[in-house]
Amino acid sequence: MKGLFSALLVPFDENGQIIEQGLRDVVRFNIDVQQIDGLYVNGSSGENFLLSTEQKKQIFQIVSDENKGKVKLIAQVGSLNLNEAIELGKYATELGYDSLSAVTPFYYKFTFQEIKAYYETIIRETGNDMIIYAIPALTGVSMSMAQFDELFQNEKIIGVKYTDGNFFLLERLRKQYPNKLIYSGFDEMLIYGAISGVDGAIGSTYNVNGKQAKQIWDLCQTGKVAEAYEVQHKTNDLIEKILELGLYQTLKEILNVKGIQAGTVKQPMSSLDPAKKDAVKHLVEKYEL
Ligand code: NGF
Repeated sequence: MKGLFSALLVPFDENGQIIEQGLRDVVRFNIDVQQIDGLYVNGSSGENFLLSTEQKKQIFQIVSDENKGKVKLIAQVGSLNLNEAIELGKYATELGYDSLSAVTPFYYKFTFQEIKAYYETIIRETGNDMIIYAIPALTGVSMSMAQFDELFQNEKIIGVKYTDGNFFLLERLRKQYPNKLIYSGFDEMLIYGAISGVDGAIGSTYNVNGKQAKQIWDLCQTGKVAEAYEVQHKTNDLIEKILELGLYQTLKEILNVKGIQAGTVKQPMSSLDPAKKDAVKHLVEKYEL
């Protein structure tokens, strides 16, 4: 379960339907070309929170079928509807997903005890392992060290996808829990996660730039931090442009340029402005994606 995981992009058509062949091709591209170690399915990058339960299941099924056991699979099943999270968790577990993950419940101001009970319920009902998905910038849920301590007492909570810039907390977690899996969530901060001793990273840009991310990762593992920094600088030039043009729209357009039918984003997100297509093509050439 260590290494780099792509937070899988999902191709949608103009009506918000999943493009099955496109999704299969994105999976293959991640495995065969980007050579990632695993896939994080139905996360933010999969536009999960815009999908119906049936669509989420369809994605879990197609990805598992196309993967054919090649790389590790993590199923993000978190939902404000706990019944849905359980249903998805059971489904992904039956399909053989290596672990579940669930975003901290958001929108309502849940107490920590409610958040803890949410995780315990999904674990109890599915029997699978759980990776907490902590992304305070989007959920508004920032957990303290004491709260992580409480959650990590549960053996089935095997780790955290840590999409946060709080490196003090990351260092505390790493020191206290050498045996829990910590995945760095922000691609533009991969180097900091890697030198902090995380077990891996999960990110959206690895769908198109996994090979460079792997270089950063490998250089850090062998202590070549200055060299890793050079690659991170180049990577961040690219990420900066992607964020300017529109994150998921641009990542999908990069795949489209590469000949993969990555479709568009699901409404209410808006499709890439056609005037930006040339800029995306330029990125593919400049960064040799
Ligand atoms: O897309 C976001 C939203 N974060 C991802 C990742 O942490 C979560 C990150 O890769 C994710 O992709 C998922 O759950 O599917 C960023 O896209 C990247 O660092 C660019 O900012 O914050």
